[in-house]
Amino acid sequence: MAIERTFSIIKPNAVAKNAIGAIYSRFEAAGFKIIAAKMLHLSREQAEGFYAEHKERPFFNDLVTFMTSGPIVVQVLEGENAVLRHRDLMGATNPANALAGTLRADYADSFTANAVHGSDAVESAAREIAYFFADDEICPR
Ligand code: IDP
Repeated sequence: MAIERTFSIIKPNAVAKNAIGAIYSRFEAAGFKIIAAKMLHLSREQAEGFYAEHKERPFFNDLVTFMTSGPIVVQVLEGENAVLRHRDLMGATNPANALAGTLRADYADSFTANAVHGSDAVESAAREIAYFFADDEICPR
């Protein structure tokens, strides 16, 4: 199985409920290495750019408003089959459908405020990692 990198966001609602450490523990317990990390407060321009593929969707404005409502923590996770395994750890996008024990089941507050983001493919992971991290901010080990 391939070693992959995926991009993760701990969204503003999960940061606000002091769940950064708990979520990092879940990443590490699941066997991911956190190889880059930082906290930031997105501008509207940054959030709109990150979610550009959704700009025609009815939830886009609410999503951008939510993602700029407070600080987020972004990280790069590395591990075997990381993209899919991280999606499984997060649970379904709509937390009403998230399986028990997933991050969204435990930390989401709504469809929009669903606690975490994770890349959906190796290609989008590479693009999303590059959106937030310079090469010298990534520390594989
Ligand atoms: P993902 O985050 O699981 O990859 P996407 O379809 O890429 O899901 O949607 C991006 C984000 O937009 C979701 O995580 C969620 O916060 C929000 N979102 C997606 N669909 C809806 C919706 O139907 N209503 C409200 N928010 C949504």
